[in-house]
Amino acid sequence: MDDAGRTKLLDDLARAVMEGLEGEVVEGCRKALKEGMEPQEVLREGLCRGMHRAGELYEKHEYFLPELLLASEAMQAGMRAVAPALRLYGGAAEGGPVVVLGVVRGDVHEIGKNLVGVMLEAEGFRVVDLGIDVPPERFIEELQGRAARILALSTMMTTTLPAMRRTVELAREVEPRPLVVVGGAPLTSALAADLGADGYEETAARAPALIRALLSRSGLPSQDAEA
Ligand code: B12
Repeated sequence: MDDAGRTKLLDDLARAVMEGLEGEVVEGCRKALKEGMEPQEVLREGLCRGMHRAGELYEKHEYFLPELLLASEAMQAGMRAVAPALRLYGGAAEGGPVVVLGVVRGDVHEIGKNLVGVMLEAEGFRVVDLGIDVPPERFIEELQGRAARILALSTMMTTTLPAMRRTVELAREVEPRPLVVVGGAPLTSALAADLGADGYEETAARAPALIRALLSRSGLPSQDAEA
């Protein structure tokens, strides 16, 4: 397929996400992968671009919650179609560091968190996904139960930043202290530092490199013993 064909495929994919056409999205993802396109590119230039446009329309009051929900469901169906191809890049995750991941209490926005999970698994991390609206104590329970060394928190709302702060505070009391990384639209690196987190990145794609850098700086091994 030539460049024009690839661009059209990605444009169609973005439009199908924006319009919430789940079947078309899944079909488009399969086609793009079959044509040899990289899964990261399909995610970034197809799915994320479409979701981003849906978000813009919502903010301009041209879309309302039902349209947004349809777009996000189409986006997530696309992510499920692309995820196996991404995992092939990462290889087997046995022995990879365990990351406890979730969206903080009060927040149900799961797309960014799911993308972080997909990217981490693609890079050989073992992800324990606690889902959305997760109370601080639940994160701590899971960190201790699994002796996990990394906690990754997501939120897309400003109103849930206090819940993120509380979760980070509790995590800092766990022994041995886990590394805490945070992300999501309302955050900046300054705010993340103020919350007490060890690291912040703007995009899910950068989460694996961020965690690897923190692990090597902390002197912890980049592989866990079999959990
Ligand atoms: C889709 C969406 C929804 C969907 C969510 C569907 C789902 N299953 O997740 C639905 C329709 C359910 C929804 C509901 C609501 N929403 Co909403 N929603 C959005 C929207 C349009 C997009 C968010 C999204 O998922 N984007 C896609 C992701 C992939 O994009 P991204 O931001 O680039 O994500 C990257 C980073 O954030 C990063 N990242 C994320 N987490 C992490 C973690 C780590 C560790 C790292 C490293 C990186 C990282 O990686 C991602 C990928 O690169 C945003 C507006 C916007 N433009 O952002 C509003 C928005 C977040 N929602 C908003 C609101 C207010 C609500 C509601 C309260 C609306 C209502 N009146 O009921 C409810 C929330 C209920 C609740 N308690 O949570 C506000 C939040 C305002 C605020 N400042 O707090 C926003 C900003 C819209 C607005 N401007 O008003 N919403």
